Amino acid sequence: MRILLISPKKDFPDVGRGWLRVPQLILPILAALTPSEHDVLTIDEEDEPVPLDEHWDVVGISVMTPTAARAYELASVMKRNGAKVVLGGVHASVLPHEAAQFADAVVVGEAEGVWQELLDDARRNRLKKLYHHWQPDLSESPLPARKKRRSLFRPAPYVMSIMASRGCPFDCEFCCSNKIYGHKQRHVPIEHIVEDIERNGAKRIAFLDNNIGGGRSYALRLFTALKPLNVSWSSMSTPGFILDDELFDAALRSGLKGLFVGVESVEPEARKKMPKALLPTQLYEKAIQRCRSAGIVFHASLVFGFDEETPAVFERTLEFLLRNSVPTISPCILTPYPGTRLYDRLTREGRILHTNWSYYEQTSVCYQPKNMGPEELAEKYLDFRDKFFSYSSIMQRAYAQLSVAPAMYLGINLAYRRRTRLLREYFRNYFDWLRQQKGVQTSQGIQALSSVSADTGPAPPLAPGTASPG
Ligand code: B12
Ligand code: SF4
Repeated sequence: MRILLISPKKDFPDVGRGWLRVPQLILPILAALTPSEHDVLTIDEEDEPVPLDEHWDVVGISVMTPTAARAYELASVMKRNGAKVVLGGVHASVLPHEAAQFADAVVVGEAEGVWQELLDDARRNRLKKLYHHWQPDLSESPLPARKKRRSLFRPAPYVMSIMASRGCPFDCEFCCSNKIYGHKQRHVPIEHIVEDIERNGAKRIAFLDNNIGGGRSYALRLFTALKPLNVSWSSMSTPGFILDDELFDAALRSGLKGLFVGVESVEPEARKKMPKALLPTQLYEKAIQRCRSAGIVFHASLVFGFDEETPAVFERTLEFLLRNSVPTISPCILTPYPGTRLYDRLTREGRILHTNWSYYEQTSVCYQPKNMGPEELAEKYLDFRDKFFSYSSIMQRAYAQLSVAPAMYLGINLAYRRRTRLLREYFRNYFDWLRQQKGVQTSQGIQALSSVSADTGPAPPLAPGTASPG
């Protein structure tokens, strides 16, 4: 069969383009799981257009909430062209009934353990509507097939993405990761990772793990194995990892260059809701200093709009970031993704403003905040970004970064600065649209904006007999 695997493009202003882009890992994973008798092509729509006019037997599309409208649009076109369409990914997993309206089959959760069976069913014309296999054993997975792209002549991505572990022991209110991967952390065998790096000659790696130091003894073995490969790498982690002498030193020796750390909120009361972020503020400050003296970029992830926050949070956050000369940040607006406890709570409290998923991209205010109006939150957020990414702030923080990665520092700060300008116009259009809805959340109103975005709300329980056994 001819199989096309797609990661749809995003339609909102985003910094993650060009050299800052982290390549999608799902496409090489699915390509590797596809038996060699099939002809497979992967298309990341951020890089190249989807070949809509060719014949495909099976089209697999990975769906995130903010890309759902585009994914459903592509699915409808491909179905009309005669392909069997399979949807998977985070959004399709939490709202399978919505995704099923646009697909021949939906994969809930991870692809390993179901993809081959699904392709076999497609070949025999007996696709089931839903496939699900809970927590597959990662030691049985093949190495990602990274060269199934059409445009091999394009420059290779700046970094190679690898996921060494899946699963998270925590249960933050705004996250649905556990619904996909479960609480138990599972690891890819270290020899597979080494082989993947060597085979592709990768020198810069982005580990996509939630917390690279989550399994301590695994992490120590991984870092030992990375050392002779002479790579530089970045990942997500916690202050606990940075303040663990043995672990952090081993990471440094193995090529660690940057860490994405969930600071989330400077308000300790808000952090109480996030088991991963319960540490006192001083420990975050210690971790930031430790990274700086080791020459590591500390990239802080921040979320604004928690119920415990008032408008004063923006000044306090700015003060915290400047006092600690934090090099780079990802500032987000709290987003009630479907499938999270946050979404369920805000729905119960009548605070979800709409379910036009295209706006669930972590900057638009899609819910009624507790201590601010939605527009006030958006305006204060933009002011905060203007201040943090102003030239004077970039200069003020620059001195502390000289020993870290000056080019990276400047590149990331300028990219966020540029995006902040685009966001002003984007927010204006968003609030115009929101006002047009007159506060009445009808499915007709939402579909008027995005003719392809389904607004079915959370999935009802599965009807008996529709799911394949897990
Ligand atoms: C690393 C990461 C990033 C990185 C790298 C992303 C990349 N390009 O690879 C960065 C920081 C750049 C990033 C950016 C964004 N991210 Co992100 N990211 C993650 C993280 C931590 C891991 C994702 C990942 O790559 N996993 C590895 C792949 C292999 O796993 P997977 O996609 O889940 O795929 C498995 C299954 O879902 C399934 N599957 C997936 N697709 C398909 C398709 C088919 C056909 C089938 C059969 C199966 C299948 O099989 C796979 C393997 O088993 C997750 C959180 C988490 N722990 O999952 C958030 C997460 C996926 N991101 C999220 C979001 C919102 C974003 C952004 C939209 C944020 C923004 N506003 O810019 C962007 C968009 C990214 C993009 N389109 O490229 C959300 C998605 C929420 C949602 N409901 O959609 C998550 C869940 C985090 C959160 N906030 O809760 N992200
Ligand atoms: S620690 Fe990260 S992955 Fe785990 S539940 Fe919290 S936000 Fe999700």
